[in-house]
Amino acid sequence: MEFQFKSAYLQRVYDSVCAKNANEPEFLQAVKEVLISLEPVVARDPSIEQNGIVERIVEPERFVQFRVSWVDDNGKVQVNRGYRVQFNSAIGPYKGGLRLHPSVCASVIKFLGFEQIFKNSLTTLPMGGGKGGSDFDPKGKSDNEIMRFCQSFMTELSKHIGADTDVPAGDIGVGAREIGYLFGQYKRLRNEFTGVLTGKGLSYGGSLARTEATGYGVCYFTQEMLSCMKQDSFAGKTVVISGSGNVAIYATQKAQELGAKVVALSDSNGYVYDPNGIQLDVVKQIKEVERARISEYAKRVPGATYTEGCKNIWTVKCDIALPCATQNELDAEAADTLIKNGVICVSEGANMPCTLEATQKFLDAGVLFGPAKAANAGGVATSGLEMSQNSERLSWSFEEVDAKLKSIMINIFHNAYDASKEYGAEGNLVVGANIAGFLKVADAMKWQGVAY
Ligand code: NDP
Ligand code: 2IT
Repeated sequence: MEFQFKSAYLQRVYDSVCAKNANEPEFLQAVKEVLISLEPVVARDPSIEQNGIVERIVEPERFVQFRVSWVDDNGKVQVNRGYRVQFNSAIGPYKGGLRLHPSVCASVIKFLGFEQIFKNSLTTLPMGGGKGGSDFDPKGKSDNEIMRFCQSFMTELSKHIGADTDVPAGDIGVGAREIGYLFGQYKRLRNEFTGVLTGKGLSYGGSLARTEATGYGVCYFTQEMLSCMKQDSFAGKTVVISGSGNVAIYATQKAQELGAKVVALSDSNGYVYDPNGIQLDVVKQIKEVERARISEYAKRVPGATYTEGCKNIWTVKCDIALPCATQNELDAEAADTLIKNGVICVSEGANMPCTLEATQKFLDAGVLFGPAKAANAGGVATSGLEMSQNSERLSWSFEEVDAKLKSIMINIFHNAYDASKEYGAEGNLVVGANIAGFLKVADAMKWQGVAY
């Protein structure tokens, strides 16, 4: 409410969102960023206000919250809270991941679902915006506990989703193992083998390159941004990547393939620094096979060190920073440190990892900035390609999917860049991505009318 918009219309909508969602700081943060970007759009096109597009787009079409009860290995009943937000279906069935993390709450699910609307639009594929998850903590749980939780979660979720209605996928805490259990339960309940989830295993309808897609996509996007805006590339650069999950691992792999040296990775406990360049096979063994902590890396690789506390990863000097862990992990202080240390480019692999203040500092300092909605859209884009393959009951080769992913990421960069130029903020890809994503959804909403 403290923020002053130029447009009275945007001010009204923002004030109302603040009043209605006062206890949801992440959601308000995501809305504020998009609405600021829309100033030149509403100034140019009165039909946005006439059709009530902005007040509609900030309100989820549907929000489901449910009880998930399951029995742990000691026979004790446990209860968690499940969510699915079906935010916007103007351009396609709801699409977006499921997050399992103790920090999951309505605010987190709504910020992610809201961002997903614009991200999915940027992919150019027909997908609306959705998100879901639970405050269930997968850490320390046995495979059987994970399975029972996923089955109970799907027992309720199955009532709300479908291949042409809403197609969930993975996010933090949800990978191939969880998607398998979720898919198995959906099929059991509905007696249907459909593409109702993406990120599936390759033996039952998954797409090649979906596992790699988000991390690879971040690097394809960043490479194009470096090339077009700075005549530069990953080659020879020092890179710091936060997180050590799905996105971080495959961003590391592609950055290394493109000639960069990745020197640090983290998890929620701390970070490892390896001046010789991260050995990814060791990380994969620790994270994908053993599901252990990143501190293990320093015990196994000579010359590597471990530092407690994940935020300090941004004190490691680098040319390129790729935050790939979680929201608000990179604040103004971290941005100041990165800028002081000479960072030239920041791309968001995670969703909303930079605070609004940190983002503004990068933009003001002339650091190339790839916003999440654009930079990490490769995961959901490849989910869209998985849906296409499921619909035609065919599967494409790794090379074919990867080539499509690459061309989608390059196209997203250019669409965001062109929109930033057309709307008077050349090179500001936050503004460009928000506008480019918004325009398609707004147009679809206008044509589909409002029910009286
Ligand atoms: P994973 O669960 O595979 O990995 C998450 C990583 O982030 C882990 O290293 C985890 O550490 C760390 N992390 C999670 N929560 C926190 C926290 N509160 N503080 C510090 N570190 C944390 O998830 P993904 O790699 O799939 O997702 C990472 C980010 O990328 C998320 O923001 C997600 O929304 C986004 N994203 C993911 C996509 C995908 O296809 N998977 C697509 C687009 C975006 P620890 O093990 O200690 O919890
Ligand atoms: O944030 C994201 O875009 C994802 N977690 C991927 C969603 C998807 O449907 O593949």
